[in-house]
Amino acid sequence: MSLSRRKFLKGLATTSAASVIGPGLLMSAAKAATEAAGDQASGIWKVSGSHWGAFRARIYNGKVAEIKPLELDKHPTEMINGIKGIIYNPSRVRYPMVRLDWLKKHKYSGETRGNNRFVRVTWDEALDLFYQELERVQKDYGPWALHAGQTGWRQTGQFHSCTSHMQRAVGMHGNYITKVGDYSTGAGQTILPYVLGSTEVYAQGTSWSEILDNSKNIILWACDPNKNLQVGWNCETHESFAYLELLKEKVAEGIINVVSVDPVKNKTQRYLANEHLYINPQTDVAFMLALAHTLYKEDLYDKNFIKTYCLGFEDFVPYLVGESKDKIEKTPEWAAEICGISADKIREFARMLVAERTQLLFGWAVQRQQHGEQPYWMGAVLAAMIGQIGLPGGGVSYGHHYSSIGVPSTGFAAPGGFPRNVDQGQKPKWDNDDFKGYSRTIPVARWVDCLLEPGKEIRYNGSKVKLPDYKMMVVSGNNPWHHHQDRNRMKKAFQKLQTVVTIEFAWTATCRFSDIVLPACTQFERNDIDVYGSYSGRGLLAMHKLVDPLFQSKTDFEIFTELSRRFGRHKEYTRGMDEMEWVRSLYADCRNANKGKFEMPEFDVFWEKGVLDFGGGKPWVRHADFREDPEINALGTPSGFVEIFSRKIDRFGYEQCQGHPMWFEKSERSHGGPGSDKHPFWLQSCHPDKRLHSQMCESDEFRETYTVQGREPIYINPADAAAKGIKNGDLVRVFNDRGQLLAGAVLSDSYAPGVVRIEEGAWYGPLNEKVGAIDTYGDPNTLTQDIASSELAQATSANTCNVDLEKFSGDVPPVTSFGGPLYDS
Ligand SMILES: Nc1nc2c(c(=O)[nH]1)N[C@H]1C(S)=C(S)[C@@H](COP(=O)(O)OP(=O)(O)OC[C@H]3O[C@@H](n4cnc5c(=O)[nH]c(N)nc54)[C@H](O)[C@@H]3O)O[C@H]1N2
Ligand SMILES: Nc1nc2c(c(=O)[nH]1)N[C@H]1C(S)=C(S)[C@@H](COP(=O)(O)OP(=O)(O)OC[C@H]3O[C@@H](n4cnc5c(=O)[nH]c(N)nc54)[C@H](O)[C@@H]3O)O[C@H]1N2
Ligand SMILES: [Mo]
Repeated sequence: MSLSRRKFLKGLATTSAASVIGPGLLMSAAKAATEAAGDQASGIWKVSGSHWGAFRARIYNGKVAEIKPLELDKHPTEMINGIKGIIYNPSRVRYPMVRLDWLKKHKYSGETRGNNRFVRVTWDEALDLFYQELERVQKDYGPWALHAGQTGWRQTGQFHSCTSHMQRAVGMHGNYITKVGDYSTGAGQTILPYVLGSTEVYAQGTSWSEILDNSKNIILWACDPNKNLQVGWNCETHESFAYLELLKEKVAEGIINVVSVDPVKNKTQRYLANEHLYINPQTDVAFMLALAHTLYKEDLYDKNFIKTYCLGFEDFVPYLVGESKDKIEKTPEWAAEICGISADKIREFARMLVAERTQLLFGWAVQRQQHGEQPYWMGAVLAAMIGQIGLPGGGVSYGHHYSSIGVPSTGFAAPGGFPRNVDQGQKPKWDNDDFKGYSRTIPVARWVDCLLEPGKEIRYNGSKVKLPDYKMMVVSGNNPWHHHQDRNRMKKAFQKLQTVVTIEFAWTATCRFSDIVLPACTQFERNDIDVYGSYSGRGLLAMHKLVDPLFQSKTDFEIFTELSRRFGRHKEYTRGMDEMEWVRSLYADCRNANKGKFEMPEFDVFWEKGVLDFGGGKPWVRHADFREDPEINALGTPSGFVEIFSRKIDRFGYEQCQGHPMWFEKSERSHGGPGSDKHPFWLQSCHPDKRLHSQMCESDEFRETYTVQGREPIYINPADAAAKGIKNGDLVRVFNDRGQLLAGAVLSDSYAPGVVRIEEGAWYGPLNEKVGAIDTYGDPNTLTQDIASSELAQATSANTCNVDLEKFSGDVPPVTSFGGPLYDS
């Protein structure tokens, strides 16, 4: 054992410096840092961009001294203040690292994976090991034994998009298994093509101006744009916030009636000061069925719309009135018991929906639950019965909280990216397509099942998937030990893996559970080009390298050039171009594509200026063309109509997703639902207000602005807290049969009794690698369930989760999440 106890403790102390030292000392550290940063006038300013928006950074003495939003961004997010901390923090991956036991024992030693004990190696040693492992797996097993398919929120930049670099290089070596769908909208994107003919979730939506001019009612259904529009998939412009400001005025003047259907008074509701309709968690479908029942019984629904534009209403009505399936009539009285909204209120709400122009705006959390397909399908049915699909300010949207959907598209070409795949006509070094009967593509959230139940056949979206028995995993640009559910189940699964390679700049829990960790640099340490405005296509952004790569980190491009050199493919990988040649060529292609439509300047002019603004786009109404002519502009559904009943889904013969939307009880539900006697609280793990998932959690000073005793906050209703003897600022142990964590109590009336929130992305900090060890920081996925939405989408069900809590007593363990590995150097 080469690690002494002293060193181990030393490691722990640095990992939790922020929480141990306390704010006083941090303050003086911050002051010292400011002095080292010089004043406003010193240094040079550079333009760059990020998920959090475009900015100017002042570089002084070779360091980023200051960051301020670009003038074009009229509604910058506070998270701009966390960016500096992504570059400079104790959790940076500094050197290539290899897990001690894996290296010493050469038997993969899965049982100690996660103990965070690493040794430093040279770049050559690390890349040789990586390459040898790829060789061994392709030779001894085959492509089915390598999983390199997980993706996620890689930092922005069209060229450096890191997962593409990894997949292209690894793909030049051999084939591997990959995934379909995503954690964001797994259930929604699978069900909606059957119902409305496209994923809807990733489609441009009706322009905000059309909504503001025409809607009388806006229903924010599980939808929190003020929180979630702070970040974008590409560099975010924050243009939507101007419309939210106008909406706030219209709400105040009584011109538009906004209702938030949500178990929580969320950030948007507090901002708009609009009506809040509290609903019991996970019960939206029961509520919607009762709304539909009211519209049907009171003859208020749009028969003409149903007749002209929809299919299968008559197959759905028997279920609604209690003549088929469960034989229960979906009356408001029936629903009230489940959803906690009174029968009178349900009737009143139903009448309101049809009285005037009503826009339904759904968020995504409501489909990130068991049977998550149903609320979206039922939402479409409700919209069809209201009959306003395709009208300005009417109908249904599933994306207005995301990446500025609803800001009109300019329609100009955007720069492309680095190719994810091997070039056409090229074969991988190991040209082997034999997956031994295993599926080559697996539903994204089922990758842990593969390890625990290899060879199992599952049903998925009309087909069968045989879970591959993979042995090796390569991770880049995503953080599985944040994004997946049920940490203790993951621990068991990871013991079975032979080799895990992670390419990262932050020492996340995924690094802790890896064997080889390669230090990438951040986006702030490389040059790139980005789309400015993911859906609006507002323009182009130059991402100037701010500082040189820190420590021994390299760009992903360099890392994979060096990997592919090991099997003689580096020239094909790079196409003989370096970083700036790639950036220039992506710009040149984009410039060509826009010729005659928009004259883009020479590259150097653009690069110097930092931003190219295409201006605004034209307002637009989703599904207006379909409404105008449903024959010519048919939807992409099998029939071309809105499918209230889907013959295709019906024929799949699934239990948990049948021919029309239905109410299904959940495996866990609070407020009297299953499991609530033992674990009475519903844990929602919403997207963080001050992070992008796990990104920026490492930003120490910024994290200190929201942590409680150095831990992630848990938001609790004051009455619930009082009943448990918990006060604001207390440490709380949150637990269920799957796991336990420590979090810091924040009492708030915005949370209803029985509802608690811990935001996703909190860095997992297990006390040790053992199954069941307490999480010292507060990652909600320590507690969530790893079950599929249904046989249709096989999507994550993170929001189907009950927990209990108590005031923590006993010795307080230090936070182990931050500060990197424990190592001998
Ligand atoms: N309980 C619960 N779990 C959830 C959710 C939930 O609502 N509740 N939401 C789910 C959703 S919708 C999503 S999208 C996922 C998000 O899951 P992920 O996309 O996995 O989350 P991120 O934290 O963004 O992880 C990105 C990682 O890539 C690294 N990275 C970024 N840029 C680069 C780069 O250029 N090079 C390299 N090498 N690495 C880079 C970052 O440091 C970070 O660790 O989480 C899912 N998990
Ligand atoms: N600041 C910030 N913004 C982000 C992200 C981030 O990490 N940080 N991530 C981005 C990504 S990848 C995604 S996928 C989107 C996620 O977008 P969403 O999934 O829509 O966001 P959430 O914040 O999880 O939840 C939105 C609302 O749903 C409510 N809700 C949850 N369960 C239920 C329910 O059963 N019924 C009802 N009626 N309401 C419910 C919550 O209380 C919350 O107010 O956000 C994007 N935007
Ligand atoms: Mo997402």
